[in-house]
Amino acid sequence: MDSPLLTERVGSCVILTMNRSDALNAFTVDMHRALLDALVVAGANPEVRSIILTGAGRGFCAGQDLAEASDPNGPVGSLGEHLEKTYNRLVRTIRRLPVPVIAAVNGVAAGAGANIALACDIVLAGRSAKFIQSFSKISLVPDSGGTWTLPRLVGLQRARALALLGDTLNAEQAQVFGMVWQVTDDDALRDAALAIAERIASLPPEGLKLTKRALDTAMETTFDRQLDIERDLQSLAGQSADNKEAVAAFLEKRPPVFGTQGATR
Ligand code: LHQ
Repeated sequence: MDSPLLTERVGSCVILTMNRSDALNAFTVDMHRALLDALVVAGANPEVRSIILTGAGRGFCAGQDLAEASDPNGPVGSLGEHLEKTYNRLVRTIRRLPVPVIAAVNGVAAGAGANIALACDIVLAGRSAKFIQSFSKISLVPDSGGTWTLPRLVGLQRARALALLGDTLNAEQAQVFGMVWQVTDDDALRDAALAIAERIASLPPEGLKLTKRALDTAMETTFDRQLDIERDLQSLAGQSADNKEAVAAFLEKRPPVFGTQGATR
């Protein structure tokens, strides 16, 4: 049987490809395990500077594998427990990883598949990408953080309509809505994601890690509290070797040379 996840290393980037193309890469428990393990391993490797998440074939991910979920003898069982063990762990892991995760949405992203893409740090979409909050059609609630992420990305009115009606957004519409950073031709998507990975690799890692952390609290806190958070994170950033090297290189008019291991990774 094919592995449900393909792992590839390109320079300092790990490309993770969900690989159940016959079911548009819908999530089984096995695919969850493989993806979570791969993210944890990549996140713990100081030589890895970014992760690209994409799908094999014509889909990105069609959310939960509904055949597995509805099998009374299958591994899913209670949906709440299943979410806690799989999707919630997955999106928490993506948010807590010290390196940026780039979603390269190569086709349809439906249900949890859409919200996992939106949990990533930078979302690229090929022209054939589609984003569907398909939960309402099967009488479920948007999950994988969608009820938190979607209103923050697109505003509450659009989030309500998308979640309640389950309309399909194409790549350009998703970009206009603020869900996507860049739309590319389908055959240019991988190179566009790798180009971003290369830019990330040229930047000092410690500042990126702390910036990711700062932005994660930004949408749920007050202005005053966020200023406190910025102060604390800037204090850490200012002690980092990366910051000292970047400033020294600027003043000495030479290219910076960054280490890979941040002090607070
Ligand atoms: C699939 C799936 C799929 C299995 C396509 N499962 N086979 C969390 C906790 C626990 C339980 C429940 O859920 C959740 C979170 C969720 O993610 S809920 C949302 C689950 N996902 C959906 O409801 C989406 C279902 N899929 C679709 O609506 C369509 O397939 C989309 C709109 C994604 C794509 O449509 P098409 O491009 O027309 O493709 P297709 O429908 O022909 O699908 C291609 C094949 O993939 C087909 O198999 P077949 O053997 O006939 O070629 C589908 O059965 C299979 N597939 N999604 N989620």
